[in-house]
Amino acid sequence: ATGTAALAFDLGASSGRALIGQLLVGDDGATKLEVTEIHRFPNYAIEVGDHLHWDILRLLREMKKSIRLAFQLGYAPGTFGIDTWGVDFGLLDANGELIGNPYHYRDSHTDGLIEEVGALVGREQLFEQGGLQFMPFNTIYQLYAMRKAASPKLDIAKTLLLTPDLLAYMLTGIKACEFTIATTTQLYHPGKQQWNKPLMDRLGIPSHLFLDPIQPGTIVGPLSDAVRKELNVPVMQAVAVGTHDTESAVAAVPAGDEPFAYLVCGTWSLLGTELDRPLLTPETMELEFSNEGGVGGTYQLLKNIMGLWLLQECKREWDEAGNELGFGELVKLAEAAEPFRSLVQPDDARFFAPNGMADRVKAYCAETGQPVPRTEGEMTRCIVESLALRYRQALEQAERLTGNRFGGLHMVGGGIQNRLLCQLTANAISRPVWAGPVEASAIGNMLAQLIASGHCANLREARKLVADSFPIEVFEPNGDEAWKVAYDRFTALEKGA
Ligand code: ADP
Ligand code: LRH
Repeated sequence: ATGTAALAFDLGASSGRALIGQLLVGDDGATKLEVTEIHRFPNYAIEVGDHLHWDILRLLREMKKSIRLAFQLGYAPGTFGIDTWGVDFGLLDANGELIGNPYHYRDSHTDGLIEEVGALVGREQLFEQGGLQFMPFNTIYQLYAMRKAASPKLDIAKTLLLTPDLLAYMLTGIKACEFTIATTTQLYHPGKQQWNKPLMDRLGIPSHLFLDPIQPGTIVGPLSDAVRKELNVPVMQAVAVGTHDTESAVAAVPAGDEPFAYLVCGTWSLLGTELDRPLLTPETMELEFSNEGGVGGTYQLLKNIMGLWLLQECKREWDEAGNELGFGELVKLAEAAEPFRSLVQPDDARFFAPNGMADRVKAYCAETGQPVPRTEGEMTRCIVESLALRYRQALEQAERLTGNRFGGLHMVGGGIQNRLLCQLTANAISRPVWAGPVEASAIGNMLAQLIASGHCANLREARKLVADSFPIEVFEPNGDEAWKVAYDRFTALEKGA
């Protein structure tokens, strides 16, 4: 065994985790990546006054704890990388201090701004220049909301750091802007490959806040002396990985050279395909796909689907009411529940905000003349089947946009622990699902570190390492006819709801 180790922080909307990756050479001479989770902690939104925030310092604390733990457990990572959810950011003042607590992307201050900014700038122009699906939380709308609220924070800010860059800065003292996360702002121009300063000027967003992006795989610099002393650990280098979790996850999809489709399945479901350049056509805009900058010079053409958020929120409510059921138990109940009883369009805007999710799903079903889910099992079944049908729709749209036909779907991320979801997705798309790895974002994060430290040549080789190191579970489709009928019901819903 060799001692090459990398520490990955993967912060999702529902939990953060620290994992160690080690390159090990087996007896057969083949190199494998062995991954060990060393720490996991909850992540959540906190309401303060009228706003929803992240608990950013708590996350920093858990990350520091993870670093200490890594060395206490006997690992010696030479590098670390951070990936997080997209779009959110912190502002630094002239002294380099964080101004206020970062907003959570589900804060309601961006309500109605897609329409307002669209009317001001033009939807087509916005899409051509930003490449993204119009999501209320895109950084552009968050900053515009602050401008509209005459937030003094914007006036004193000197630097904007997106969440992974902010956390890296808190650990290293070095300010950087990583490319993949920069492309989640809708303020980065993928065609020109630079920040869209004219658009910022137009919206009153200060353009001096933005640093020039660096590519994933770039070494940012060492842990600061202060943090190193506090934790009593040796020097470690921060690497700018694919700091957007989705992009790190895609980097860890064990695909070969052929075009492939993937579904990154966590709080959100991101379904898409890898391209070597953005596809900024009117049809891409109409079908509501994004072009996000990826690892290794790629662009990811993907659709942001509301995802397991619906189930997470229902579960949270049930937990809070004292009815604590694990995801595993919910899946069992759903397996036993009647199929196709009720379906929802998961991307209906009413499901975006937190709180009261079960009631919102019930109201949707009632309004569309369907039976209302009565039990946890029925509710879970409704959500899982609806997601599977939505995935079919998005997969076919990705095919329409690219002219490719995909033989199956790679599924990665925490959501694939829901085996019912994997099976129903295979049924819905009438093609196999190849599930794994679960910890794709953390693994992709490590891969970028291995590329930066010279242990891996490129993305292609990195993906081969994933395929050699982690088992893939295959779900073959079954029950075609019933799924076709359900799909027609599902697509008709959109018009009715
Ligand atoms: P994120 O990174 O967005 O926080 P994850 O990739 O960790 O999300 O995925 C979290 C989701 O995975 C949960 O919402 C839940 O639906 C699903 N999940 C987690 N554990 C299990 C499990 N044991 N069985 C079934 N589903 C699970
Ligand atoms: C998934 C994700 C997604 C973003 C959303 C804010 O974790 O990064 O790609 O759009 O969070």
